[in-house]
Amino acid sequence: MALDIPTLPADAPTPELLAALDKCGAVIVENFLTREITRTLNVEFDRLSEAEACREQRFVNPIIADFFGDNVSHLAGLAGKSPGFVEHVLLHPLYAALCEAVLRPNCSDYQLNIGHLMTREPGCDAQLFHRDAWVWKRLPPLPGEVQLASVIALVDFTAGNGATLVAPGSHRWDGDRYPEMHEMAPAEMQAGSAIIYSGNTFHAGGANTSARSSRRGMHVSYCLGWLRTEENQALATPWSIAEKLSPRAQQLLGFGIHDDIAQGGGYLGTVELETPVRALTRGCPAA
Ligand SMILES: O=C(O)CCC(=O)C(=O)O
Ligand SMILES: [Fe+2]
Repeated sequence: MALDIPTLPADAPTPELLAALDKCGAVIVENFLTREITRTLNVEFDRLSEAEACREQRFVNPIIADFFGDNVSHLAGLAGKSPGFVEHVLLHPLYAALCEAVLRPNCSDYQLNIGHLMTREPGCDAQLFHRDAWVWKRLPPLPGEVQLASVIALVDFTAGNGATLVAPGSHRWDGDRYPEMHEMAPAEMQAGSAIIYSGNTFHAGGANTSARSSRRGMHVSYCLGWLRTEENQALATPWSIAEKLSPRAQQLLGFGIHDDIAQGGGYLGTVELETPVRALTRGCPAA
């Protein structure tokens, strides 16, 4: 039997959320987005998905295509496409509070790693059980976290329609231990809730065995500011859009620098030796 995934309301005190995350490697946060915001995002994502429906989805290689599997539709690079994502998700105060606690100790600032809508349609298989932080497989083990990940439910998630499967406690498993199916708990939750998990927690998108319930979920993760991100946010977000965003949103999307000088390190990510925002505002590099 899988252990239970702890569940807390979005207004739970941050230390309680952090304690659950630390103990189990994952926590379901109920009503992470309000009903109204969830509805607004769904309307926006319907429009964006329709606009992209004719575009053939290509992946970087066949292994990634297999990982995502058939009968899954994708809307990637949400920060560059969806004003609602920037306003209500990227800058969500709960992500900020959790990232401050779990990521900030290992960096001078964190950043958005991925903002990716995935709809698991009836017939899709479960993903391979994995840890999201495997994308930085070459990184020597660090004390603390490198990534805070999440899947936000945009429809109700059930065991039958492909709810994210999570192995509670697996963020602490060492070396070769790989989960058995019976150790995976489905993150069943209502639309607007989110499963938030450590980059080291084993999980997977579940199989959708339902007849006609599409499971729409938003995979959102943050990582240390000095790591290369999975989605290249600064290229996925055209400057014509980014220039109108708040300084904090710009920073989270890679338009700032990672400044570790006060810690005896250096800086990363300049354009013309300036912050990208300053250089791009001056029209540099020339368009
Ligand atoms: O969609 C989900 O439930 C999980 C997706 C996931 O884990 C991934 O794509 O890395
Ligand atoms: Fe994942």
